[in-house]
Amino acid sequence: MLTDIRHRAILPYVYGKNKETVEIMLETKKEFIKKVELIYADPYHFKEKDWQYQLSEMKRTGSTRDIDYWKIQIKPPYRRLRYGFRCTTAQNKTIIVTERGYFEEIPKEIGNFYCFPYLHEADNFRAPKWVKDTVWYQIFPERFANGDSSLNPKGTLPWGSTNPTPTNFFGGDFQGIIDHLDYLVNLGINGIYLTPIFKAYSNHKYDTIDYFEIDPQFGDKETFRRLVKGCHARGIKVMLDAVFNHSGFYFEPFQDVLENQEDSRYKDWFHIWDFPIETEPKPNYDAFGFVSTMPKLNTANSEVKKYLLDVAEYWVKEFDIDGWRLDVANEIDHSFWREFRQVVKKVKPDAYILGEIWHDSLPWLEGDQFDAVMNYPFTNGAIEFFARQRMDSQTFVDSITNVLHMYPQNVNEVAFNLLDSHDTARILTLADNDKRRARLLYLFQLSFLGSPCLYYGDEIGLSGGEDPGCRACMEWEDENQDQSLFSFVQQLIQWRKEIKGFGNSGEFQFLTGQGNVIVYEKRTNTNRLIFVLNNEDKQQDIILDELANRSAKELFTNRQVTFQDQAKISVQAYGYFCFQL
Ligand code: ARE
Repeated sequence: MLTDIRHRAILPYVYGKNKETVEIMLETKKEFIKKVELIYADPYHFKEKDWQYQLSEMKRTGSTRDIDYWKIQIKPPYRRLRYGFRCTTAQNKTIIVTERGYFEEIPKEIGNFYCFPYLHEADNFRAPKWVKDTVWYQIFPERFANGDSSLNPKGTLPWGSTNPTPTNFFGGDFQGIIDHLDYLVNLGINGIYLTPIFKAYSNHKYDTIDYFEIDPQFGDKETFRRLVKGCHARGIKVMLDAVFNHSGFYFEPFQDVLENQEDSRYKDWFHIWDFPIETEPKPNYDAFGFVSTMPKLNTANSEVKKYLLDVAEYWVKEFDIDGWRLDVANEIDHSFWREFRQVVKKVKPDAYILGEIWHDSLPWLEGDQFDAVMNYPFTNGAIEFFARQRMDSQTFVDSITNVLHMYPQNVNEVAFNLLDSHDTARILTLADNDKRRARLLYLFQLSFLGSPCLYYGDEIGLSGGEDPGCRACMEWEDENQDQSLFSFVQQLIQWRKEIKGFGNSGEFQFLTGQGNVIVYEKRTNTNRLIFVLNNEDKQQDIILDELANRSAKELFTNRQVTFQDQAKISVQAYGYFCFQL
């Protein structure tokens, strides 16, 4: 029984959704429970000795092979709450679920019940609202466009002349990005995420030399200021990459330690195990992975903390950037991130703080650290199902349903939903260069909740394997760009902005998937969209009860369709429909 019904009065099972609403979730073993009612009232609401609780039915918001998820939102008048659950089993047995165990009848003693003591807005998870309406575009600055060849580093190769390697350069720079801002506007982009731009040794710049200087190959601070202003003038937000887990080898404090060893005033800026310091064959100090040229910073050291928090503040205050993407965020202490949030939000309360974490990130998403994480659990499900065809539809439904229930709804609304990045192979390559599957990926991503991110060049059909293969030069020759794919993505982004419920609004719910045809709906109080995606390389026929005797507009064909009592739909190989009811 203990594992058949799961709840604790902690995230993500209970939390303040806003200043007046509490959201509560219960997990039950699949099909064990057929109805759940919340038992709740103010903890001080008694009549003589009797606690004046009331009951409200909870909604089943998702189901996997193993779990049924139930949710309810309530507005406690005095923002205080004690609660429990009355569960009705499939065999019509009643189970009263409380913090102190199970009962057949609702117990008298209020101490049995879960407690949400007081709803403080200050405790609530609050992310910047603008993120909900943002479609991001990730740019690897060295490979987007070479706008000023006078800045080319030594040995720069002609644009796109050969495959990317971990060490070659093609001269991408800020002017190149500025020259193509209207391309981004035309696509429908309103946020860009730049991988590191500060002075560093490599072509990826994750080995910082100076956190207060722009890398000279990209331009200078004035050019960067022009870039930010050019973005803001077009309604595009700008997010930078903060590499605080480690510095680069040529970071002056690390160079000082190499030179002065134990006598260096910076020796406690790093995690050095013993002296003399060794870099080969393996470093005798903490690093990113075992990369000796990326010594891990001691973020618990007050001088390091001050230095990095000054960096965080400087680029927001002096250049008005809108967000920070936090590199290797999970390997830096939580206390540093709490201070980081305070510093950044003080300068810009609606700045977006995005952690790079590839696994369950709830400990960073309680409202005191990050606004969101790069939602790689979402990425994994989408890629394994649509691109690699290595996941069956039930497992896919389970993975996305679990993703939606592992975090509070507030977090899902601003999750950074990416399909690929500079750290992964590109979606087209993962989809065996089948653009039909790439379209299914884009349709799912751009009709899902959260804040989607496109990786530069995917929209025009760039391919590329694992790092460094995924970092090829952007293709700017029209004849080498897949205009049809571009238009498809552009259309989805436009619908995301114009059609209520298509994008980051409305409730998401999987409907009966049949075979490898995924059916899901997005529902708002005024609009209902049903999506049908065939993930097989053959035509499939399905019956959609939700469309029986209904008329709907199919968005992609722009046709009004009327269904009889049997809404039979034929979906071509890797085909898709969106029905607006
Ligand atoms: C270089 C080579 C790589 C080689 C690597 C081995 O290019 O081919 O595999 O060295 O050391 C940056 C550069 C990389 C460079 C790396 C090291 O961009 O090109 O790789 O530095 O010099 C984990 C971390 C995650 C990290 C990835 C790469 O959790 O934080 O590994 N991502 C960030 C950035 C990277 C950056 C760094 C960190 C270092 O986004 O671009 O690399 O600053 C699973 C695990 C993840 C793991 C992921 C990828 O899913 O769950 O934890 O991410 O695989 O490996």
